[in-house]
Amino acid sequence: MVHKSGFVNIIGNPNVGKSTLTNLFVGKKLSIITPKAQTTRHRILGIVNSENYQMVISDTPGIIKPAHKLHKSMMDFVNMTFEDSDILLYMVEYKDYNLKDSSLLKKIKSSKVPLILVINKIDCIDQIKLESEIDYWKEVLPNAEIWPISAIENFNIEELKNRIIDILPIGPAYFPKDQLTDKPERFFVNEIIREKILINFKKEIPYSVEVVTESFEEELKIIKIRSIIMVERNSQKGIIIGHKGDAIKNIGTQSRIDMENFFNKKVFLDLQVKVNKNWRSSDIELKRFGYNQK
Ligand SMILES: Nc1nc2c(ncn2[C@@H]2O[C@H](COP(=O)(O)OP(=O)(O)OP(=O)(O)O)[C@@H](O)[C@H]2O)c(=O)[nH]1
Ligand SMILES: [Mg+2]
Repeated sequence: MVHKSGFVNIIGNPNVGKSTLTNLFVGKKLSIITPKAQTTRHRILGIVNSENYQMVISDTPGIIKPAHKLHKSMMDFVNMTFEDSDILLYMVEYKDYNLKDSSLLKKIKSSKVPLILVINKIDCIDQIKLESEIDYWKEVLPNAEIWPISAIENFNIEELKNRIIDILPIGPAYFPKDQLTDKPERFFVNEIIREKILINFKKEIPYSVEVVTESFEEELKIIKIRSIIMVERNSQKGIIIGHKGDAIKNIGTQSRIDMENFFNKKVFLDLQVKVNKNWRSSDIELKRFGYNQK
């Protein structure tokens, strides 16, 4: 029996739907999704296993011009994908012609591995617009296979997945066949809480927040979790807590429901807020939070 295996790395501008597609391929909500840009901050591997293949999907942060050390580390995750791709999947949406870091287009163009240009969100455009998009991309990336999809409407997803499996290189599995991701349980706890903060707060609050899970104790019938929401300033702490603690209570309830679905178990969640001044620019703190791994 021939066995296929490889890294399928998804890159693109912020908010194009990279995480939505990753979750569809994996069949579980590994990556958080919100309408805000810069939702994903890490490189998250989703491992799709079958008897004769293992497809490792890598979701990455959207491409941006770094404004501080956190951004720089996020872009390091994107750059790593150029080193270990077996298939490179560049995702765009309608009229998404310029990468936020234009130097990366050169790297994409000179990709040594099969390149797939995915045009997502085609539910938002008509056939004529789609055809002009396809013509544009054929011209810019003559080496790419072009795949229009709608992640939200599940259009062309199974077909794209089958095509990727078709062109995966022959080789042994990289990970044990029962493994779903490279990230530990606490990572998903942090991300679920961060998703609720992205959804419930405006402006700079979500971007100033990091979540750290200090304890994760799994018992027979319940998981007891204690997590800290880090903010950069005192005023932000007040906003997260809210009037009489209403806001943080709300975040806690929404997060707990998602965690119970994710872990398939009852969850007790203790949430606290702490100020950690300028963590986004501190090498030590970033390292502690799982960034700057190079
Ligand atoms: N209309 C439409 N919206 C979509 C589609 N796919 C994703 N979205 C929406 O686009 C937004 C961004 O989706 P994400 O999957 O978080 O995008 P991302 O590329 O991972 O974003 P970052 O992590 O911030 O770079 C969300 O509101 C999704 O619901 C689609 O096919 N059609
Ligand atoms: Mg994302």
